[in-house]
Formats: sequence, structure tokens, C-alpha cells
Amino acid sequence: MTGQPIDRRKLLGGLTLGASGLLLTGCDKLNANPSFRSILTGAEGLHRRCQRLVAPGLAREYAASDMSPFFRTNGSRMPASPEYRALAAARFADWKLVVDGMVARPLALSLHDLGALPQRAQITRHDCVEGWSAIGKWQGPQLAAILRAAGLSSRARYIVFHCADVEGGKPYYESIDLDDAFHPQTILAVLMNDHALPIGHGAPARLRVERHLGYKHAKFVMRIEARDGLDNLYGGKGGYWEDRADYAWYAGI
Ligand SMILES: Nc1nc2c(c(=O)[nH]1)N[C@H]1C(S)=C(S)[C@@H](COP(=O)(O)O)O[C@H]1N2
Ligand SMILES: [Mo]
Repeated sequence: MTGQPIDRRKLLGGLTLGASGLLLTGCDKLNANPSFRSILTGAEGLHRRCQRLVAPGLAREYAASDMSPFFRTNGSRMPASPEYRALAAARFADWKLVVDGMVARPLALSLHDLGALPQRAQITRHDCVEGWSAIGKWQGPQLAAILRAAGLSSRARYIVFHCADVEGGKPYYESIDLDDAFHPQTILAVLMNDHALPIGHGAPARLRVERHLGYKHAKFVMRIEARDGLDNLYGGKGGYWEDRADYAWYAGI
């Protein structure tokens, strides 16, 4: 994301504001209700509540004929650590996805384990905040199935994705709330366009959280951690770009 013209981001910010402006009209009535208003914390909370009230459903899915002939890679394209390189050299045969934190049964899942869970395939449009989009097909288990297998604690409120890549000394990470974690289109993709996920796109597994902007879709996921808060985790804002450049934590589209 580095080196992209800032103007585009500003432009997109403007468009997003425009969109939430429209949603605001729909939420005006609710907003007049004091108990509803009290659950809104600033513009981001408003965005989150309004998106879920006005458009709580599925992100659009496309036909195979809509798939982009070229899907660019963005951000990290190859984690630098010797550990990741060794895993990649063995085609991730030794990789284990750790699932821990506020769960009754911490797990370590191989690619084979993930492939043995019921699969969901979806053809969706990826929208990067920098202003490009591409349509691709993603397949993998629903995050909900993984969290159920691990016995998610009733105290957990966020799911954090810890990634293999480190940029400027900071590991990439992202987080989502339980609404998004249990959304049917939230999957841990191990296939892209019917092939093993390429390294540039986040091998061996990457998050797809289809109602959100691109930076929420954590690549190179090594560990999934259930937490009751996002304080005391890196910069405390719930994600790499949230900490580094104040990107919105709730990046709903
Ligand atoms: N671990 C990790 N995940 C990441 C990134 C990254 O740099 N590291 N970049 C994000 C951004 S900004 C985008 S747009 C998408 C790009 O996904 P792609 O490379 O498959 O196009 O990955 C997201 N997930
Ligand atoms: Mo992005």
C-alpha cells in the first residue's frame, strides 16, 4: 500500500462519507431514540450500526464469467522470515494454524484438516482502499466452523488474525467482531480460483470477510486468537493499518 497516491485515498474517503451520508438518512429515525444513540460511538460506530441495519445480508456473489483475468497482489507478497520460507519450501505440509485465546479447546490445524471441514466457495469482488477492485473465487471452511470446533468462549468479542509478514518492524494483524466472524461468507480461504492459494495472495490461508475493504482480508494467517478486547495488542486499534495510518477498524462496504 505504500507509495500509492494519497489523493486516491482522500477521494475514496470522500466517497465513503457520501455513502454513510445516504445511510444516515435511513438511520435518522433510530438515531432520535436515546437508547439507540447511546450505543453509537462516533462515526465509525454509526457506520457499523447503519450498515448492519440497512444491509445486513450477503455481499454480492458473481458468476464464473465475471472473474477478473488478472487479480493483482497487494501489500506483502512474500513474508521474509526464515520460518515462513521453510514452510513455503515444503508447500506448507508442516504448517499448522493455531487457534487459541478464549477458546475451550485450542487447535492446531493442518491444511488437510482445513480441507476436511465443510467448504464454502464464493466469487466476490475485492475492493482495495487504494481504488482498485478484482473479482475472484475463494474457497475454504467458514470461520464459524473453526470457532465452533475450538469451543469459543462466551466472553470472547473479537477474533484476531496474526500473520507471518512483518512490515517496518510491525507484524501484520487484523481483527473482526463476532458478527463478521460468524457471517456465512467469512471463510479462511485455502483455494483461489480453484487452485492452492498462491503465496502472493496469502498462502497457505487468508481471511475473506466479504463486506469489508481489502486490508481486513488478512493474508498468511498463522494464528487465530479469540479475545475480549483489542487493548494491549500492538497499537491497540485492532489492525496493522489501523495502528499505522488510522484506517477505520470497521471497513464495511
Ligand atoms: N498479511 C497481510 N495481509 C494483507 C496485506 C498485507 O500486506 N499483509 N495487505 C492487505 C491489503 S491492503 C489488500 S488490498 C489485500 C490484497 O490481497 P491480494 O494480495 O490477494 O490482492 O490483502 C490485505 N491483507
Ligand atoms: Mo488494500
